Amino acid sequence: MSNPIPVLLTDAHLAHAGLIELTGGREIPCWESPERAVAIEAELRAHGDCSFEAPTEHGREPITAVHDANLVEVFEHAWTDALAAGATDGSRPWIPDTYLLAAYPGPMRLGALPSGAHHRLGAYLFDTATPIVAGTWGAALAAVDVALTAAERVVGGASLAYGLCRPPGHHAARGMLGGYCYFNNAAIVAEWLRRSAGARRVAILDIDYHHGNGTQQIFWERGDVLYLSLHADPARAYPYYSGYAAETGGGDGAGTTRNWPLAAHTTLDGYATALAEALRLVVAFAPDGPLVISAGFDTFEGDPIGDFALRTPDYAEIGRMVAALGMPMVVLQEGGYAVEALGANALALLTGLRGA
Ligand code: SP5
Ligand code: ZN
Repeated sequence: MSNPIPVLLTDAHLAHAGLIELTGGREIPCWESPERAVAIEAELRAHGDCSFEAPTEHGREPITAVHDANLVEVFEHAWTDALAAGATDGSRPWIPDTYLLAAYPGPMRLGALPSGAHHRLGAYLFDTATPIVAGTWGAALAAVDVALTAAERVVGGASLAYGLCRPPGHHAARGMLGGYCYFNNAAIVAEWLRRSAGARRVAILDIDYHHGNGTQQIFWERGDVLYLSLHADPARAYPYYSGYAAETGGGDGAGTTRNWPLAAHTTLDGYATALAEALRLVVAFAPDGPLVISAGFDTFEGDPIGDFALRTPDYAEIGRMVAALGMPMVVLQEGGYAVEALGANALALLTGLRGA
């Protein structure tokens, strides 16, 4: 008999509903919806052996430890500035229309920045998938608190805690939002474990379908944080520009980033082979802090934006493989868009992680 799994969650995410995203030239409803977290919560409440706990506030310091302070400020004011400028009437999300690429200035020395934070936000986005509504900022802050409170449970002695983060985080880089992600919950936890919880080496295992470009960027030159990611080969899948096997870190972090780009229709067989390699690297790295797991269920066979073929019981097997490390674990929710299966998949992973 083990203790109930602490599940950290809050309703603050409900106020973040972006309404639309663009795909293939079409406006479609956001895949990243409030219903996702509602479905996971309902399943864990009905069938999980979990204790449900509210997060505590941790303020901005852990956020600015991994994110550009200017980005944080611009994000905070983007919605109110968009409203004040009449850029949205309040019923629609704010999605910037102009993006400041590194190629923009060329030889120019630009004179100023736009006055509205909603326009300045375009300097900090790499795609159009981070809609801003009235509740977005609060939800993003709350997701960080969920993640950090889950980490505190583990530091305090729980062998496993689950942060039901929404919005997700792993595409958010130091100075850049994208891919439904605003603050990088997993990176914030890893850095907090280093700075505030006495860990000297922290490993992050990212099992979302997509490469966690943000997490990789944040820790690229960090030899004290191991970033391991299994994901769809970026040659065919978002985020396209990172996640290739040749990316292994630089500077002090040379060798402490590793990627496993995987083929379409990957089943548990192929997945488990890559995972076993990643887990051997965790052991070799010998972390002294908890394992941080970026958990996405967009690897599910029924996911509308993924092309892997994992089934619900496979998540229990993945969980058992990771649990065999014998490490304490902070599990943070990332993607997964087959809403009807999310709860069962999350429950299967947590059950396996508990070693059952
Ligand atoms: C956290 C997370 O999982 N973010 C993923 C962001 C993905 N955004 C781009 C999606 C492109 C979808 N292409 C759909 C192809 C459907 N066949
Ligand atoms: Zn994903």
